[in-house]
Amino acid sequence: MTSQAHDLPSFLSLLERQKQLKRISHPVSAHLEISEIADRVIKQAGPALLFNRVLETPDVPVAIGLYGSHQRMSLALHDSPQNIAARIDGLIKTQPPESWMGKIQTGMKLLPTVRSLNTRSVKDGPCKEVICKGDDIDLSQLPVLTCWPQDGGPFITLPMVFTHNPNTGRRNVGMYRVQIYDKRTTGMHWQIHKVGAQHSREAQEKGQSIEAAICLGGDPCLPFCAIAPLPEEIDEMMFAGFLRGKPVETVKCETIDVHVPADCEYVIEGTIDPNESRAEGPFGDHTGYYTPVEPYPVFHVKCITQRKKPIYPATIVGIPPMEDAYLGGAVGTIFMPLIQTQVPELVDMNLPVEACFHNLAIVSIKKRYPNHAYKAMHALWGLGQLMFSKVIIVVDDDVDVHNMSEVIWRVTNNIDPMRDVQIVKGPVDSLNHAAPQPGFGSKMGIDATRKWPSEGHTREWPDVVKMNRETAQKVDAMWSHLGLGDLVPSPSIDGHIVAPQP
Ligand SMILES: Cc1cc2nc3c(=O)[nH]c(=O)nc-3n(C[C@H](O)[C@H](O)[C@H](O)COP(=O)(O)O)c2cc1C
Ligand SMILES: [Mn+2]
Repeated sequence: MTSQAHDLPSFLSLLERQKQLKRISHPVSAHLEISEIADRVIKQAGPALLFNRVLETPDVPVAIGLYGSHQRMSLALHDSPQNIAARIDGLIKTQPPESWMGKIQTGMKLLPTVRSLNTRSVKDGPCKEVICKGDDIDLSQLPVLTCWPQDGGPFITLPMVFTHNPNTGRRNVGMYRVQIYDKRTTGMHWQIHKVGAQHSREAQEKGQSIEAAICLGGDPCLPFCAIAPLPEEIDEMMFAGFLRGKPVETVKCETIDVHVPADCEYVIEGTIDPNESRAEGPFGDHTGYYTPVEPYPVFHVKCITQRKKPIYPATIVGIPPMEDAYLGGAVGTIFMPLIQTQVPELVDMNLPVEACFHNLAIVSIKKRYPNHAYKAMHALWGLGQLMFSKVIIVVDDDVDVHNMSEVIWRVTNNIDPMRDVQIVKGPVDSLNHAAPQPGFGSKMGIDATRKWPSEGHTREWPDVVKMNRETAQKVDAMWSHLGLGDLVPSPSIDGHIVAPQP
């Protein structure tokens, strides 16, 4: 289902054809008003919005909510997250072929994928239609949103920040919010655990400043790649090539040695001195709370390149569910096969939106040995950004982790809190305001699996109350004679819970 939308204007046209976009020509302000409208629309699972008459910047429309439904997510990624996960799973599980015929077939199958992974360097691109340097640089020309009343200023909320590791040259792209300080100065909110911050630390050790490009727009799959918790060694643009099925075309920046996607709407080039910091925030964050003012690096703009008629893409975060719930959901689905290579016992995982990705992970495992749940939770705490999981609940594989009624039923019945809860210390999400100090605190693991005698639980573990298949089938056959209306499926045949009706 490859969508043909490979830049923001064509993605908006695609959304419009799919009735997933609403154009708004009533004048609105980028100061709080767009945020308030977008919040109401996303909470009703409404369309993406294109504001054509932004009071502060009459020439630049604002696009928001681009990823705010499962359908839009799939259009942006050029395929459904489930299909992408299956493709990744297929690649991981490709067996080395033995016969020469098998080798050729496997080679033919993999070749298009391998080709799409490279980036392709081009001389020029739409992102260079207008070039502003020196005194022309003026970030107030962009309709950067002020999202919430107590925000420290306007923030770029869908930025892709391109940097290179000063030692290896390896590229990284991360989404780190950008607070506007003045015409040519911004914040750079890369949290200490993120790869951009690591690049900056390595530059600091070498006594260097670091170059960065902040990109907006481009192929709609690019922002997803910037959010994706890829291992440090994997280039986000390579992953984008995999999603697009063709290489990302890049152009060299004007004033820094960074290559950026050629069809972006805007590219903001600049440098960061790792020794300089400035108060960043507050910002109404995706936890639904304001993040406090903290010192973060300062980005000095050297050049802005853009399209002649740019569109400014944005999102807002706040009390969930917001647009990032769909982005996070896609991350969970797409990365499952990769997580399973590290934690093979993992069957399924649910990161409920209300828990803002990091506060709660409910995982089911196929238990292979006594106390396996502890191995699983520690493996997840050791795996990339899953280290931020404040609470991990482990259940057996017969539990549907996406059915919260079932999770509450099983977990509360199955645990003995003194025995089954483990509290550990470690790095936590920078946005965790309850941690006693920023970025460091405790995490809780709950083993809600059925307890085995070999785990010291010598009492008998009871069976779940289920109807037998024979009786259920008999009742199916007699149902129409009972005068009870349509056939109702047997609620307790497979041990899953049916959520209580209001
Ligand atoms: C809308 C949105 C805004 C985000 N803002 C930030 C941010 O300001 N700082 C940050 O460190 N991570 C932020 N993130 C999360 C990172 O983009 C994410 O952790 C990503 O994997 C980091 O990439 P990296 O591993 O290459 O550093 C944001 C995510 C989303 C969806
Ligand atoms: Mn990365």
